[in-house]
Amino acid sequence: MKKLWIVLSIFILSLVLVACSGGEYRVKVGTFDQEIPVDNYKVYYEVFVGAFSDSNNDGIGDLKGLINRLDYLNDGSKESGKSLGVEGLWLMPIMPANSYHKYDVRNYKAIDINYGTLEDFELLIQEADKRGISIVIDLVLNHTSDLHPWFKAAKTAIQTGDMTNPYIEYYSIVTSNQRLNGHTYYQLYGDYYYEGNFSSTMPELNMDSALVKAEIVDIIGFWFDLGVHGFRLDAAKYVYLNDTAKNIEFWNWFMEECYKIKEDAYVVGEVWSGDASILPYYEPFNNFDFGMSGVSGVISATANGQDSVNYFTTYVGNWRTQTKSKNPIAILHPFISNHDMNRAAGFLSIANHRMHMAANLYIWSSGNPYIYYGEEIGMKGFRGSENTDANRRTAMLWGDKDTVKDPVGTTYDVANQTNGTVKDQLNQKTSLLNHYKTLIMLRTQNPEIARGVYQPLVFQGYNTFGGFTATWNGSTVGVFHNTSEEPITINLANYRSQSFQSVRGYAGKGSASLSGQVLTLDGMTSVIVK
Ligand SMILES: [Ca+2]
Ligand SMILES: [Ca+2]
Repeated sequence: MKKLWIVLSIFILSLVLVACSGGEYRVKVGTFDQEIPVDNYKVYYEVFVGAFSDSNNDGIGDLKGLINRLDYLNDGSKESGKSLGVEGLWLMPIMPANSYHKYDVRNYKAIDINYGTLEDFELLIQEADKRGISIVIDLVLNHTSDLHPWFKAAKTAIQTGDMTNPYIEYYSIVTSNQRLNGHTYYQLYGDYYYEGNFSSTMPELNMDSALVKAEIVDIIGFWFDLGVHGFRLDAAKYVYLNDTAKNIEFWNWFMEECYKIKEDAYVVGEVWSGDASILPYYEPFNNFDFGMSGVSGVISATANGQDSVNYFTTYVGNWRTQTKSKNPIAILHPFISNHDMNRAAGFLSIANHRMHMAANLYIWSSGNPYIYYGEEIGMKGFRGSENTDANRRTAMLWGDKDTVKDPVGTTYDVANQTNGTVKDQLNQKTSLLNHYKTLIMLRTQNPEIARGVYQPLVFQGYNTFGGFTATWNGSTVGVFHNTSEEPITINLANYRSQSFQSVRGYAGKGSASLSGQVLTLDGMTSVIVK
């Protein structure tokens, strides 16, 4: 009887929540069939810990350095206007590894010695929590380092003929005639080969193994216990190379295991492909929207005037609808660059406000925008013909006494960094950094933008003007962009039957005003109206 009452109470509570919040719900698998309210909408900031801030003068960024910089990212006071205002951090891999980038994990339940200790990580979680910042960590499950004890045990077992050793099944180890076409293998010993699609030093785990799955459950429990909000999944499409159906099945299993531990677990996957290949992965989790990113993505193309604003808003609206059809709690993840791409300030001009406009387009858009560290100050860096990925991951330009240095392998000349440091830009009212602060503050003040039902408004005949409405919790805002150099005056009543009442804020080169339904919007400027 008591149990029935609990079920009924939860049911009634759910109805109240549905009626009041206008939010999103995930149907829980497990004891009760109630729906779990989730609100995982945030502005995120991607941090390469090793290049961010150094606390102990060894030149390598570390967790204590990151803690020292939290007030820069979010000081916990929305009104102070002093901090960037991001609400979540994605930490690139922090686990023990051999490479400087640490995508070759040697131990899934520890912190790399260069970055600090688990105690430092616990302090980071506490300090981030005080400021309303969630922490998401990179989880690299497709492969381990070849120096991981599991792989060393498997290799020894093969070499000594200990064929019943459990670690052999941890990896995709096959005999020469079992090798699959299109997959890359390396010789382990004799006739035995291991799969390594990225590198010989990154042997791929065997996700068919119950032992490996048990390890994964153990690993995610370990990090959830420490207080992470969720994970960024590296190389999500490589688990079963070229087999989307098996990948989706695996990741659905993974998400159920996450939800068993943390009901509102937040996970975002890296599926670096065209939209049609990304879409199936929205069933298990959120994904980075690679179609919007990079030099040829729709954000840059729109900011640079190659795509019309109408094209951009229609693209976002269609993509959002498609992803929601895969999963009702799907959240879009727009971004303009990450650690595997050339930095955006190299292909978007700051002087011509194209960089600012790109930021307007994706920060004031549906879902969770991801800012790559240093993007907010226009740091530059690109890879040459040789393998110089580190050029995209150079030391954060604080402009103060921080001792953080560029990672090994960097060939990018710091003299190219002409857009100024954090210190420089904090003091310039019109700096890119202060522009990002304005954008994030206004986005936070208008929760409809991230969460709302997205409705593109098509302005026939206009290429450099456009916008959309977002409706959430019974409230609608409109967001409009002008990607030309010239101001525009347009009567919104000709394009939408309901009226807007006021300007909520604007960001860009100029200003905006609303007289009746007539909007005046300066060049290279965006506005939020309500
Ligand atoms: Ca250090
Ligand atoms: Ca794999």
